[in-house]
Amino acid sequence: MRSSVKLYAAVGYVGITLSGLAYACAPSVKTNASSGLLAGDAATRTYVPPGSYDEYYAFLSGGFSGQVTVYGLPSGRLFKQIPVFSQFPQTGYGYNEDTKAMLTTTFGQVPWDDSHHTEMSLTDGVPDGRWLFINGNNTPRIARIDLKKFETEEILQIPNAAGGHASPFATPDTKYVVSATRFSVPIPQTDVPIDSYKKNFKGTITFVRADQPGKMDVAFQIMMPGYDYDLGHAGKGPSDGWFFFTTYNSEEANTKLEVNASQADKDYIAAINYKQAEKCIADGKGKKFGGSYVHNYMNPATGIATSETKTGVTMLYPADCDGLVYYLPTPKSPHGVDIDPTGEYIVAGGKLATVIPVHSYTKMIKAIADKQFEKTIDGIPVLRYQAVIAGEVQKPGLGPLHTEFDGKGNAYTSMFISSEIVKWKLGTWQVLDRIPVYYSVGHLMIPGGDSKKPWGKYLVALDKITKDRYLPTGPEGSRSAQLIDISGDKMKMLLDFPTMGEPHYAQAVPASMLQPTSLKFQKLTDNHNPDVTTSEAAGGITRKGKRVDVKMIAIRSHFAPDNLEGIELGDTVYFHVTNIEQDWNIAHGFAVFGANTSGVTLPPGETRTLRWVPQATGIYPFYCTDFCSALHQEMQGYVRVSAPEMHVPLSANISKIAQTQNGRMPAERGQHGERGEHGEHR
Ligand SMILES: [Cu+2]
Repeated sequence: MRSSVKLYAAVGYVGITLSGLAYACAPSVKTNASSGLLAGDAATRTYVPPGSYDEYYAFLSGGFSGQVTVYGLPSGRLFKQIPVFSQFPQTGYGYNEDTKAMLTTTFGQVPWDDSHHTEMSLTDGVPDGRWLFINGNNTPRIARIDLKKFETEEILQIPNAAGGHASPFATPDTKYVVSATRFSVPIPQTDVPIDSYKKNFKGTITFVRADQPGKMDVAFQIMMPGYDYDLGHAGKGPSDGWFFFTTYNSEEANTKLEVNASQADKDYIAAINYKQAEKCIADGKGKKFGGSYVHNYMNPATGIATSETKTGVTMLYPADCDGLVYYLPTPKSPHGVDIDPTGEYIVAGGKLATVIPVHSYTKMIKAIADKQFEKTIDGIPVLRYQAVIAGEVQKPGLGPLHTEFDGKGNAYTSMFISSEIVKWKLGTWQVLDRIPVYYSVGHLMIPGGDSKKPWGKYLVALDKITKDRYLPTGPEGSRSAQLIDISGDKMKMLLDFPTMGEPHYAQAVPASMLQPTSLKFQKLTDNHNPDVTTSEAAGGITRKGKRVDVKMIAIRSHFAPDNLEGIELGDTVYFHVTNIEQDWNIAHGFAVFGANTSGVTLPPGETRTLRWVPQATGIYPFYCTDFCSALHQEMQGYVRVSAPEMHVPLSANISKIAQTQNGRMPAERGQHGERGEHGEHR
């Protein structure tokens, strides 16, 4: 077991050999002994018997996979990957004609990002299960996932920013989600020497209107000093109307930040009064500012994404809007900023700090009224540390990063360097318990633990560097999360489960919030895709110049039409395939031989379009890629590609067998019907 005591002695090395320290404190023995829990108890607590459901849905960011992954808790079972910023061959997301536009930016198609923080939509400060937001850190974007379908429905690019790290944290009513610059750059972008950083580089904080599906948009931006903005959280309760962001590199260094951005004793938490921002804009104090960005929206009625490029934002300068921004001095290179469920305490995690500083919202308001300012930076008053600090948690461990709350007056902080979760009491700042985690922990998550009403039963530790927890898989091992029971006085380690990418933040809600409303299938009558085919008779093939459109249906266990002729070399073919099944979970797939894109997955009742440019004459099979019935293997057809001079007439044949089937075969009906009913009756 790791010894935190030994680590305190190593504090002198902090900032020089962070990763070295992390490695130095690797445990050598893997048992449950350290958690005081017998392995059998943990197995019982996390075992979800076959046919039973998990208590919680957990949504983990997929890090550099650009996706979100969905797990069950307490089992740790992986249910789904939701593609967001990355093309996903499993479903065709970002490849097929319907979803390609979701990945459009002002830089063109950007079919990847580094997805960081998941954020659930909120009603009155409590997660409500409508949507999940996640940010793209590399090409700043915010995505909205619809949690009825578990699909990405909307992506908004953030202009005048380079790197969107402090994102997409939501206000208690989800009116806004935010995005703050990780990397300051010249705004607007311009070609200047990099060592003119202090003169030319700026940061922005963006408030995005987020409560109207399909209409996410930049509401306003705030021009900030050229620091790195790291994380954020909205106030709640009494502090509703405020937003808090951590900064590092208040030194405004532009080289070797590892050393040069760690000079100052304190950096800042930026406290932003966004109600004041709204007032200043209403009073005409916002300035018109340039900046192009793209809004992508997947229309749920058509299942087709569109992109719109927008130009110009409203920019607020703190010097023009009194009371908009204050800086709270915070030691030392703070990372996380977390607001407790009462909305009074603003907890910072300092990567290099030796204490956990906690600011008081009440004291902050008083300090502002009393003008307890130590200086002003670009029109932003800096409040005196002693005037705003509520308390410091002493000797919490090393490298406090993030804090979540159980709703019973306790806080839980992840310690990156000393590799542990530390439980402490709000108000007394007393450390109550600590539990080692494996290996270096980053974010942690309690379901609802960043909200007004946490479900304080479990805690998930999201490990940054995992080693030796699973069977080796070559030079890069599996990432991991750990599930910890926080229902009693002492924390208990229950489970390890592997994760995708490097997971950053996560969100979780009780299964009962999402399970009853989870969409079973798209009703064909609600499918307003212009290329929908609702019956076998309605399918067909048409030509317009060199473009050929094929409308097809998929149903167990055939496509109709299933033989296509008259396609010529030089044509571009669009296969519009509709899965006309009206049963839960009866998906089909479609792929054609030699296509240089992914296949498509066809959820029941939906239409997907695959673009195909044949490269040579001949016969090309297509088939169903998603195992759908006993006769799935027979679910196939052919495309004939001819030389133009052959003048083969355009035709789309429906085989005689398919014509007589009139939908699904009786034998298969039973098989799949049971599957659907099983789920529906539970
Ligand atoms: Cu099939």
